[in-house]
Amino acid sequence: MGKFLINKSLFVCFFPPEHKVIIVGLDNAGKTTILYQFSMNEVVHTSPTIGSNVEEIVINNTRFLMWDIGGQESLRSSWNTYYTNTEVFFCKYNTWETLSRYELLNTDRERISVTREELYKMLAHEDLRKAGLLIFANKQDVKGCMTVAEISQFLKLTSIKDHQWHIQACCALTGEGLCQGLEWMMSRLKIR
Ligand SMILES: Nc1nc2c(ncn2[C@@H]2O[C@H](COP(=O)(O)OP(=O)(O)OP(=O)(O)O)[C@@H](O)[C@H]2O)c(=O)[nH]1
Ligand SMILES: [Mg+2]
Repeated sequence: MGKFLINKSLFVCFFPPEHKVIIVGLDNAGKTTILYQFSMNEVVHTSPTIGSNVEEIVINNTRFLMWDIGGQESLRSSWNTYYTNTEVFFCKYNTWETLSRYELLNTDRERISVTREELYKMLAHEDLRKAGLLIFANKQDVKGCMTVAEISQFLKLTSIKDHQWHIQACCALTGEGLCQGLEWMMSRLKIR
């Protein structure tokens, strides 16, 4: 038994457990920017993602495989092919965040509704039944962006009872708020 435990801890040391995380959200939300902030700690020049990017990140001897999935309309129907064994997913909503409140109320209602529809479609998917939801309210540096409270209200987050969720304000360009999001994810997965 003792021998088994030693071997097991050695095994975990060399092959730490891996958690799959997917980053989804509408195009231009900043998903790729945040992926590379996590993996390289720097801002990279991005172009719209066609398909996906994947990076492995190791924190506290735990490996995370992070999939960043392109958010353009034509790609959204394939998001569900990434859902299997996903433990946490990030949604990043930016469209209305980059608009002033006036514009939000007047010009982009349709796209805003799409983002909410996409969120609830994901939450209902069988493969994400046990997954946690971390919402990054990105682009908080943009003047007139929506607050976390406004986004929560719009997305009706308090009505989500069957998934653990957390919303985190962030700016992917400076990295502000990203660590706090990760901390929530790690506490959810009970990683210290
Ligand atoms: N001002 C500001 N710009 C940001 C922030 N995060 C990302 N951007 C910019 O937003 C644009 C889109 O970022 P991407 O990371 O490519 O967006 P994406 O969500 O991966 O988009 P798709 O791949 O098309 O789904 C880029 O010009 C980024 O530099 C942020 O926090 N603040
Ligand atoms: Mg991208």
